[in-house]
Amino acid sequence: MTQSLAQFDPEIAGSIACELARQQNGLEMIPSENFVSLPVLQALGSILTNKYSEGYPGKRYYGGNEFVDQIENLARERAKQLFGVSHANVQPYSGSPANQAACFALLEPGEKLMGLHLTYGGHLTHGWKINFSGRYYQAVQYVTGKDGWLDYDALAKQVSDEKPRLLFVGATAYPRIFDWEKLSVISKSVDAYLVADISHIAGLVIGGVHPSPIGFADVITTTTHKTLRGPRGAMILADGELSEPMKPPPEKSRKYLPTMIDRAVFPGLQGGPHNHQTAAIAVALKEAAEPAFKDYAAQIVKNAKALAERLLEHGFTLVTGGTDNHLLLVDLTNKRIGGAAAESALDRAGITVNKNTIPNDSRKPYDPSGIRLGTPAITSRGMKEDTMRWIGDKINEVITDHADAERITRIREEVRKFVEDYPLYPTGT
Ligand code: DSN
Repeated sequence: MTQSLAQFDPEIAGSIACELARQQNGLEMIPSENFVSLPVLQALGSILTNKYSEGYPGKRYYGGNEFVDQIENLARERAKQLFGVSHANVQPYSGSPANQAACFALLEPGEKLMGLHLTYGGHLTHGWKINFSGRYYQAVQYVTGKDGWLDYDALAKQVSDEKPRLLFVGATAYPRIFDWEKLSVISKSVDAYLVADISHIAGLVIGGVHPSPIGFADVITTTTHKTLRGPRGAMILADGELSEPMKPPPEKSRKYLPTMIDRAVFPGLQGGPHNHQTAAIAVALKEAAEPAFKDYAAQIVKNAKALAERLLEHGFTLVTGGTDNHLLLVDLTNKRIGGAAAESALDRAGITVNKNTIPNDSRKPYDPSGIRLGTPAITSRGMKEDTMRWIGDKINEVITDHADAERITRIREEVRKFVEDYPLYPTGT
């Protein structure tokens, strides 16, 4: 118990050190990634991982949970205050389990749900055919228009025809704002539960640069590690009454959504919560409540818009023509390079992105026509609009000269030098 990681397991310690250097020496532009603070890292790497605490604060199936209860209560209270809801469950291990719990709480097996098609920017858990959501429920998928914009009239018609019990709204590759009021009217027209999956945009919602679904959606699910800049994890938020913890609610209805959600998470789907993760979520929520977080969220969007402008000047095609949030979906069709080759060339230049399908893509998901770019992580490093123009130039150079290995190596060196001005973590973190 006294040896350090480096002493006991130099292979793993070595790989972690290399990954730190990779993060430090490159430009991290995957829109769902971010860099957590040292306080968040410390909570996540703490002795809380040693403790079992199945149940909820005040009603556990294990002794010794006095301090874990304090931590989970703090995390729940901070989430409730920050988002303005009456109930928060902070135990889902990550986004997919959170969406699974939302389905488990709201639907009976075989009932109908609707969600945005994966290849149009949706998520696996919103009804994809081989995911639990497509196998245990009757899943209907909706798509964006060919221009990439969500077509609210078409969605209203499809919802009216299909009459789902649950409507998922949320995306992994949608560069525009969601109109929650319209979506609420659409879901209410057939008495469907509206589940807003704000995993990508939670930090923007808190920062006031994306409209909040609170008051419009019945249930809100979110991961905690994207724009919210916490550890990997998730939360489920809802308004309503919490009847006795873990016992069935007096009735299954909107009034008792908190009870339905808590029962779905535990004992419905999960065992012991990951207390180290809960503590790190609590710390991240404290950070997100600080005034500086609003500036951060606003800067993410300013940066995405500046990057979009520069890429458009270089002749890139952006799905929907630009962005209102933290991400850009680039259609590479006119650049004579596929998404996989672009991802690989950018990776070699120290710019980490991911290949992505575009609406109505003629290519396959493993080598689609697009790439997805995001600004949350580079904004956490303090980069501003002028930097985005420089990055846009480098992306253009890599895509144009992707077959020229020497050129890519030279750009790699330029990127390495460039990021030296934006230090990330102290060595040895
Ligand atoms: N993996 C997430 C993303 O990259 O958007 C979605 O789950």
